[in-house]
Amino acid sequence: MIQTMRWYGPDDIVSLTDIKQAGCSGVVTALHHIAVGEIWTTEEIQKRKVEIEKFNLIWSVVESLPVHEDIKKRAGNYKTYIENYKISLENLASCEIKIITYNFMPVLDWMRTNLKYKTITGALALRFEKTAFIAFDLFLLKRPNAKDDYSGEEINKATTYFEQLNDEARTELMGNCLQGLPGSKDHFTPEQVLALLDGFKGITADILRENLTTFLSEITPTADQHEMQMAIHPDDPPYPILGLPRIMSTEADAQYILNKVPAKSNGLCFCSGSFGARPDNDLPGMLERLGSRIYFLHLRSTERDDEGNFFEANHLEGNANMFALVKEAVKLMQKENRSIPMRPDHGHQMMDDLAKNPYPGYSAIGRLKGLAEIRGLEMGIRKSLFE
Ligand code: DNO
Repeated sequence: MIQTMRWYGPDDIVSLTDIKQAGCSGVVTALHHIAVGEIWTTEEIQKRKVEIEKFNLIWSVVESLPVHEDIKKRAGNYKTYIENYKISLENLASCEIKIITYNFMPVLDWMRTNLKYKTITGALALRFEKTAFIAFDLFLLKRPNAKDDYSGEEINKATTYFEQLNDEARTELMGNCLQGLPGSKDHFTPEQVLALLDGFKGITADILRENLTTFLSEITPTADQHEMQMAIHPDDPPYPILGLPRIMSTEADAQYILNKVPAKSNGLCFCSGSFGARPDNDLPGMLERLGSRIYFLHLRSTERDDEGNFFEANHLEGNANMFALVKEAVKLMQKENRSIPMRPDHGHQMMDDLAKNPYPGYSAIGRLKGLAEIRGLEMGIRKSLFE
């Protein structure tokens, strides 16, 4: 696997030197300062590329070239935004950057209720707690008709939970759930989210799927022409939230879109953490069956409980069988004679990083630990299989 880490750009407290020292050869980044939907010019791309190459690193993957909400809704200026997207792809290709991650989650990206969940070692992890999320939806966001989405028992639990939170804890829950988009330190306001949610009224999962198909049918000829690989990121968490449809949560979802748009450039970012939050996703089997269309790997493990809560475990622990996953990845790469970029997805905030304020999930030491563990695992598997 090509070892990479995500870098949020010049404002990231984790530096390119840190990433190099962690053992990476590649960097995963994006031009977060460019507004969603605007064109990434060759000049801006090149500037970032040169900055990365100064550290003897390669810009391996774009994460993300974000998709404008109008495209997801197939409304407003969606045609212009699709044209802009194609131009950005061409510009990236002209700079030899050819693996592009994106997602098709309406309104929000990933969602957690706790960004500082204390694990047994004292290291902090990201956590999703269902009752806390329902309390946020009902009592903080105050989404109209939200209660129709939950059972009486769930509502009672969330009410009791919310009543025992003091003001500080309520503010924290609100802040956690309203994290802005990755790479941004600006939070959403409840009013903004409610307005955005309103824009998706009437958009069912089937319509969203059609809109994704339209988007991919439009952009894959450009991507194919430049031998690029588009890697859609799964939903996180992998089920509908806030009344929004989700269409990239299961193996069937992935198969559907790969079959529907068979272009070679239409592929997946296989995120074991996102898919793994559902017990019915057979991760190693998915990696094996979706294999040839997997263009990027996010390796991480979640630990679930029976109530639908999960937290991000150490990379080799939790519910994902990391050994089986890395073994499948090694077999796939051997079979297809290619090396897939991989990043240790997220990591615990631990040791010296506890005193710092990193992007949630992206502190240095926890990711370094995850990367080191996965690298060792890969080497062991490779040697035992092929030497
Ligand atoms: C979370 C990330 C996601 C991912 C986007 C891709 O840490 O894996 O935010 O970057 O969904 O578009």
